Amino acid sequence: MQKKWWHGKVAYQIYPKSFKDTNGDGFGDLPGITEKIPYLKDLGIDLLWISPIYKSPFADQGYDIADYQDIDPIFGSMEDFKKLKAAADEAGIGILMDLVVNHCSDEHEWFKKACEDPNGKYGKYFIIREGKDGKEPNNLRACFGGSVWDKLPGHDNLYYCHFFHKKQPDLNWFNPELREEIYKMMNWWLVDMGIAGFRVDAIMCIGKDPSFPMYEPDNVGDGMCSCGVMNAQNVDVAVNFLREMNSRTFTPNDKYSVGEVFGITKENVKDFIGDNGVFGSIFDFSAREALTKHYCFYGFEKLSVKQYREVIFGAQETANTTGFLAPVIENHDEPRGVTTWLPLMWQNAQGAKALGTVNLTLKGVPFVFQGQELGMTNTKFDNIDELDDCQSKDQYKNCKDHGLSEAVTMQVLNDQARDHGRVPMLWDDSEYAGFSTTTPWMKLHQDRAVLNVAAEEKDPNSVLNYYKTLIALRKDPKYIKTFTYGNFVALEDPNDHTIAYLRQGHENTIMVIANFGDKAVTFPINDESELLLSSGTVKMDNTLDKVTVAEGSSAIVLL
Ligand code: TEU
Ligand code: CA
Repeated sequence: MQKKWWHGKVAYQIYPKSFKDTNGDGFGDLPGITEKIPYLKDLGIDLLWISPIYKSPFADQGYDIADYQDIDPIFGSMEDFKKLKAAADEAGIGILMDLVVNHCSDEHEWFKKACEDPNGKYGKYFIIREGKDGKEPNNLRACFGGSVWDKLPGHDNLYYCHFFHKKQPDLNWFNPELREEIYKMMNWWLVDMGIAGFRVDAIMCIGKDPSFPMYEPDNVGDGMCSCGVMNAQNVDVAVNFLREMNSRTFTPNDKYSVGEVFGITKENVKDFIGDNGVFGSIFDFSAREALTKHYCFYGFEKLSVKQYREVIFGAQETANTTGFLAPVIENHDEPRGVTTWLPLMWQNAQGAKALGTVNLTLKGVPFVFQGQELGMTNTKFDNIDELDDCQSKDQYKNCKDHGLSEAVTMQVLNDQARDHGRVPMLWDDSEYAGFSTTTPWMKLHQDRAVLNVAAEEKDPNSVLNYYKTLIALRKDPKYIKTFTYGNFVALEDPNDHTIAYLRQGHENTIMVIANFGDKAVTFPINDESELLLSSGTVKMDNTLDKVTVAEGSSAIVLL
């Protein structure tokens, strides 16, 4: 595998609306991120993915872009972006912007012109079809509910396609002129603005079948079929476009990319990562895919630790010698990892440290989501009005349509809502958690009195200080090659609740053990083995050649 500058880096994701507010409007902004660059540097972060900050009507919280080359005033100005970039450069942190090009906003000038002249240049930037017998062109369901088709404003029998919200019209990737516009915009950010790369949003959705056939309705019972089925059947179409994108943008400029892709298999992984891959890395969504097998949130079934271990090990083995995953436990689209992936008894600071040990030592470019380093768990939402996300509103309706009570519906949303990744970052125990000087746009976490940066910086045993030590270990010159390139080798799970593996490098072998069970486990070591880092209770017994990892504990051992 060719060596790349991003190998060995540790990344962090910021959801800008909820990171730090500096002008007292209750929304996070760019000067707030700039102010916190020293915090990120101290944490040991090398790459910083910022969710969309472009001009947007915020129908899907910024993932509906009205101008790809301008900053939305709620975040600040392009000047503020340049100041942030300068501060990040100074700190040695590369900025990754969010590339959202499966769709734009219906308030983008391209779409406005398409509505004026559906057969003109800009009409061809979108997917516009005539209705069939007065109905939608086909029966695909959008990710946020309803048909993927809505009437083109001003045209009674013309429909436009949107795989997400109706205010997010899909772009027509089959049009080379549109693709050229996208590459030009990308290179402006990559070369002229000098960002380190992009996180590439929802990109499997560009794999479409332009004939838009009818599909076999799925098990939701509304006569529709998830639009993801079309994408799963047209992965090669997406890969073709992405090869062109990569050759025009990332590769010639030696820039990093991390793809938000689903449906990776042993057969197609080499198209996405590695020497011939279209991306520098792809997020490991194996656990997310195992959880979200159903369109409706109420159909999700929590994974056991055994199942969680199986899917993330499967992903590691799929990618192992080909290329780099980006291991994650959570992001802005998901509930918190500690709550979602761990048994109730470890949904706390101790479990957060052990789960962080796994996230940061699997093979790949690890991403930490804002607040994860504090041991963030799910926020307690009492009613639907405390939730903002368009997907949450759709899923609330799904639960009610399915006959679920308000109490059960709110439990389902408390378990699955994307809003958990959008609550304000917790900086201290002041009234608005040091996030703002006014009531924030989203509810503050119920444990913010102790779950905050200021409190945890003072506590040597905090999750935050554990993450700092863990990231420093991962980047320690003695071990960075093993953590970066060392082969992943799964170890047996002695109690159906332990995630244990080796990272086998040329210079050394490191064993990682995370025990999410209710009793201790032991693993063999040798008389020179050294405990590099542990969380909870771990006992090395070199004379008896064994390490004992207590329940809720983790160990990183140099064998
Ligand atoms: O998400 C793409 C995607 O697949 C989502 O439908 C995701 O599976 C779902 O939100 C999980 O419940 C990206 C962005 O991360 C998301 O925030 C946007 O809403 C979406 O694309 C549209 O841009
Ligand atoms: Ca603000």
